[in-house]
Amino acid sequence: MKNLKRVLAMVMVLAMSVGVLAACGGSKKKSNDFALVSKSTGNPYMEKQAEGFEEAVKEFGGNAVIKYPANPTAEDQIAMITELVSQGVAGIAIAANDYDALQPALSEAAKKGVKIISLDSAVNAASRMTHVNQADPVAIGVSLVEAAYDLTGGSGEFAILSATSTASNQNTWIENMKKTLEDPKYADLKLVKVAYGDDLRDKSVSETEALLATYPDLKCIVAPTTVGIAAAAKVITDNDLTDKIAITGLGLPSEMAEYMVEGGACPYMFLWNPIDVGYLAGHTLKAMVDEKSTGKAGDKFEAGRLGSMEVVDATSGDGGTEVLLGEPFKFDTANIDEWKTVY
Ligand code: RAM
Repeated sequence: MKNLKRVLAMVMVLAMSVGVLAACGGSKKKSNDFALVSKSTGNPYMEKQAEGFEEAVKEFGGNAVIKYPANPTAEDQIAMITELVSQGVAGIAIAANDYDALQPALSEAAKKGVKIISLDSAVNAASRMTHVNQADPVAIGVSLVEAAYDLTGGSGEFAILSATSTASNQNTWIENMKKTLEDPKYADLKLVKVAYGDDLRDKSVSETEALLATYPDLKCIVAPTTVGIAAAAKVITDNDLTDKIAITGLGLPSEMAEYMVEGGACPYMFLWNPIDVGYLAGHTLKAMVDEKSTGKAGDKFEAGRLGSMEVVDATSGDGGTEVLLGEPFKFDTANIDEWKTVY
């Protein structure tokens, strides 16, 4: 009995000293929260990306915190970053609504020890450790111009229906499209307008309607956004214009399958696997939090089912680094049925 009391007393002393140590910060518990900030709510692409992120975080035993801003704006994302920092998350992966505007909030977060990466839509090099890039932006630009060339028969008017005017991913792709258009091969192909549907369904519909009203000779709309392409295809289909105007761009097979049929609005389009983009971001953020990488070119880390990944200089040439997932993949009437249930 006496011995038991003595043991209990020792256990209590030990527990108290651990408590004191913890209170002094000597063994401050490291956060296991991994946050993903999407561009906005109501975008199925962003939901698929979050699905992959959650899968990765679950795999390594972390806690995924998924955030969807109400509006696709920098302001909404800044509010979320501030909130996540005060919650003490270990890291934040963000699909940016603006390349530069998030810098003060993200730098502040980094100063407090929160690891920051971007995915899908990059923040500037000074605001991120690295960027998870879905596909080579040059390949995307070339594929989209080549598609417009093919679908217009090599000449005539086409328009771009983008997401927000500040989205760095769409802006990089559009820049690469414009560079590709400088090739004399495309001399008869005329880009008449870049419209912005802000990744909102209704705005994308009204912007498509405005394009039809303003450019009666329009032969093709290229939408490098999953929300935009689905909205444009719906307008063209509802107005019986499928034999006059072709829709192409970057689309989710699950949303586009109904338009990718014989005589449909969208003969073919491109994308990558958004689940894999989120999954890779989860593992990349973990590598930063565990200090297996500082985000410099040449660093290598394990990314679960994707195997070993390497940090490289960003293909956008913005002076930062990235982890590149792959090439854009072409979906057409022959393979769309295989993919429409996947994402
Ligand atoms: C939309 C978003 C996203 C982009 C895809 C292709 O869902 O704008 O950022 O990567 O389209």
